[in-house]
Amino acid sequence: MRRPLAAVLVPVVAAGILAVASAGPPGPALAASDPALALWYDEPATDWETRSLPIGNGAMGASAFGGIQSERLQYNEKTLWTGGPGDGNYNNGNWTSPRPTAIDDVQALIDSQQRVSPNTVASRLGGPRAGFGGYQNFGDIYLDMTGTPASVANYRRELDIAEATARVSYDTGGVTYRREFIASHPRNVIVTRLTASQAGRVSFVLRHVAPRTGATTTVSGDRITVRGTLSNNGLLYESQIRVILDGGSRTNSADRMTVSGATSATIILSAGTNYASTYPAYRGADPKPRVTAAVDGAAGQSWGALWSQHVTDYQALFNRVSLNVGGQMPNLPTDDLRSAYTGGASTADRALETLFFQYGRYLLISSSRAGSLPANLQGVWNNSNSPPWSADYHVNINLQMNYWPAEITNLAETTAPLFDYIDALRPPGRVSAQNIYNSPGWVVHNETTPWGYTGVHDWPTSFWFPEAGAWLAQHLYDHYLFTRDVAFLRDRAYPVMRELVQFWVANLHTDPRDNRLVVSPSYSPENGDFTAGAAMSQQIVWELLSNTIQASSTLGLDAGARPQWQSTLDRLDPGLRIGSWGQLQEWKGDWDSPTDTHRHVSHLFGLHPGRQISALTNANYANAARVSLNARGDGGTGWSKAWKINFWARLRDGDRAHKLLREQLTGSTLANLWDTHPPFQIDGNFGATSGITEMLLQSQVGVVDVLPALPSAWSNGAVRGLRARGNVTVDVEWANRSATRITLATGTSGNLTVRNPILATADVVDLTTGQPVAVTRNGPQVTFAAVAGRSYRATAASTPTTNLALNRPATADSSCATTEGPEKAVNGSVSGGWSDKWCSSGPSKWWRVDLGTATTVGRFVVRHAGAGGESAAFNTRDFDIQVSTNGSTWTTVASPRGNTANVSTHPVGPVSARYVRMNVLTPTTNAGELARVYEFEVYPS
Ligand code: FUC
Repeated sequence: MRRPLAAVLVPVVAAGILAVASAGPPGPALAASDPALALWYDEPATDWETRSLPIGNGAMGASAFGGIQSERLQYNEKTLWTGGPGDGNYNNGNWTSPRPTAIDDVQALIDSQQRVSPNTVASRLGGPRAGFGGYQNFGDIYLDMTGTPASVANYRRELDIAEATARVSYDTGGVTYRREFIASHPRNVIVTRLTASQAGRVSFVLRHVAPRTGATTTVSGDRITVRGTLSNNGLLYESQIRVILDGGSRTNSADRMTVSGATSATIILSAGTNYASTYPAYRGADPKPRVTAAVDGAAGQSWGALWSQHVTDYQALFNRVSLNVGGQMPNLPTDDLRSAYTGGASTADRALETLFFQYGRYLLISSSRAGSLPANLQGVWNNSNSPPWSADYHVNINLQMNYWPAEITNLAETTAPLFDYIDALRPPGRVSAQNIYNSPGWVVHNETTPWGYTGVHDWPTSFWFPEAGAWLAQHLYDHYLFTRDVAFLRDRAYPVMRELVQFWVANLHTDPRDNRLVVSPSYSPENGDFTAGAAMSQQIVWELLSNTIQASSTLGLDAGARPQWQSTLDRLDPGLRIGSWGQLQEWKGDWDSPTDTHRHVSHLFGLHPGRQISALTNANYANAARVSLNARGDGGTGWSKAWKINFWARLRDGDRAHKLLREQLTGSTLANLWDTHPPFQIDGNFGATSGITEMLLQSQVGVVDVLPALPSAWSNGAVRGLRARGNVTVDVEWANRSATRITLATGTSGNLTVRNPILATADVVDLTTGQPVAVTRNGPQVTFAAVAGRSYRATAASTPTTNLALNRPATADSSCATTEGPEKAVNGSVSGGWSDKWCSSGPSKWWRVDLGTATTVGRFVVRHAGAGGESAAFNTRDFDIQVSTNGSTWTTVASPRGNTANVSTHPVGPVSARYVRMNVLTPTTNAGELARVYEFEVYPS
């Protein structure tokens, strides 16, 4: 259970400020605020990619290594990019000389030959990849710890994702040392806090290492300034570090600061560049005033104030969703937890799955906040000046995948940088549309940069993907569907969509095979030949036209243009064809190979993230998608596996979706739980978080579909705070794979259709009135008129009645005379039970039952002597109910005190338990007799 923030702040802030000032023995070992929401390790990181722990505030990111003798904090700022204006004759990837017939020629070639090789098309339509650039490492801060030995005791390094705080602690020389790291979004700083359990023990040398020549480092007072321009493009950059000490002394030299004998140190970092997202120059103001204001503003605050402001800001987003799938976090370092993972069977496995789900949300909040660029291929974290794929914005799936969890996991605010970025692509995208297609509208191709690289390059299998803009626009329309924010639809989404429709209306090609409108040249990402009308091309354009027509009618705009858009949609080849082996065709021709295991499964766009293919509305296409997906197999790179979790969830196959999650955790996840393509690529983290959510809730076809793909590994659980289209927030509890309670909070009035088997009979109760609302039932679906601001609840007709303890092996403390055996308490009868008599002295007495396997438990019922017809004076009093997964470590989950009713019920958790124990502390009021339990029952909920 997560503690409420108010309860967290007081002791932790107090510890930060006060406890360090008094000398004393080493403090207690570091412990995360919620062990279920922490990654931790018992050794420092030696490798950035696989082991460092990321923090971020959207614009900036950092990775802490936790070295004992030397801490390394590698940091980034999203706009530090080479390429673009200033890099040679940059021209956004556009053609440098006119090719007036080039596209028509390629279309004619495809019309006559059907399939044309990527090399041929690239030679005609491609161009050099000039000035593309790449995301850069900003720098490293090293803290060389004076006098620290190479090995220390009680070392622990953790990333607490409940509080978005990384920590390191260890003991040496009778002192406990602590480091904490946060990336504050409200203050745009990264803060490192060093403390020790004895006053005056914080001593270190701070040095900044710039990963490039030409940076000037100035040390003045408590400030280090690093400033320079990138030699590649002249981009001006600056970072500043201020070191605020409590006691001790500071000595400056040319490039470092030496701190001796401080009681605490707070190191504040901010960074920026003169990048601006405006075409064509992409330059704005000198970053110095902003960086100075950020570090000085933060330096004026206490660590406690900075930390609590940061945690409040973070938790306002993070705490909206909780998930429980019957996990119980063992006391195991996260790398060992991951390598011990066997696929969901154990409570530890399910604890890792839950952590992985929430880690995706943590990473999105940390790498995508308003006011900066969107999360790139590595989020915001990058230790290299030539990162894989430039750590760019690939828009043939990867950038989109980054944002799949945003709406559904209740983090809609994280889309702000994506939407700003889409807006920024339009001015250069218009120029590319003119330059390459001689067309209105705007376009962007396969991958792009902060510099509006909307044209092409010449890598044959990845240079051509003009559908990218329409795919990005799906996120804008979805934002409206999830929020019902009509002003957003009118002012932000619709103008972008409308301009993309103009592009496609001008560029669709009439297919001589059947007179339908197709995309040509069309290329199914990064697979096969160029053709006309590949499935993904058609499905994306179908989605754009359908959404734009809907939006124009919602807004009452463009009524004059709508008939033309509608007739274009009517003539559009929808990209849905079932081929000779029952597969959904990837191309308009039936060319799919049943042995093709390519990582892209582009032809299933309509299944996910699209909505054209649905197990609910067109089972024939869903079946064909299943055939294709089975042929593709469960392998692939990290993001590919993540996509497949989403696909199988949409096919309503929870066990197969869960199998893909297992593939991802075992085959594509690093020790720090970053996804690996390989190498590290963050889209797989985001895709997996999305996929887990899609197993629990879907809404893409106008139905709030509750628990559509629950795997058998998650037979008991609860989720709170997921979002469905229609401005609905959904909480669900379930037991034995069946929903027990569904709660829907609606933000917008209107008809709401909800689906789950319990809705075939259950009432839908308006929680404001306490009365059932009128519903129209259609099998497992109900439709009712929801009112904005109200909540509605359906409860399963009966909660499960299986007593999980019935006739299971039971044992008891045997140090006192036992008149009736422990098994009597689980024999299903209250005539007689376990009793532990004539033992008035001595410590507590226990009784326990073995449920046989780790089981999710939600309620205990104890039938006491009174329930068996005896005097209530024999009722057991003052006992703890404890659970355990291993029979040796016990967690108390209920502590009834005082006299107990004849039948006492104790709802808990839900918690995971294999063993359940009663620990009786006090004799019954019938002196001398410790305990009598006539029946002890265990229920899932
Ligand atoms: C797409 C994928 C690659 C890689 C790259 C960044 O083009 O095909 O596998 O993920 O993006």
